[in-house]
Amino acid sequence: RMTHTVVLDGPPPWGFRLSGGRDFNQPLSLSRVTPNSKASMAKLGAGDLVVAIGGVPTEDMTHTEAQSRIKQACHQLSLTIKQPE
Ligand code: LEU
Repeated sequence: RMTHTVVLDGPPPWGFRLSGGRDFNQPLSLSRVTPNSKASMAKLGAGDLVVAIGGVPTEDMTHTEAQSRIKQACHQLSLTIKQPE
């Protein structure tokens, strides 16, 4: 499947929980999206794979590193997403 990039306008909360990361040997994904949140309005959903954060590939990111990159992006958050099959 193709990837697509969504840009969320801050401030947080964005309205999702992350799971996975290199330290878990799991791809980074959204494990929960809060109804009516910024993430939900942008059509993000549970199970979506997060392939890049701010244009930086998540492939080698630990869970904590990904989380801190998201926390740094307080004005705008760019997520590149691959939706599950
Ligand atoms: N739970 C946070 C939010 O929805 C994201 C987390 C990855 C820091 O803003």
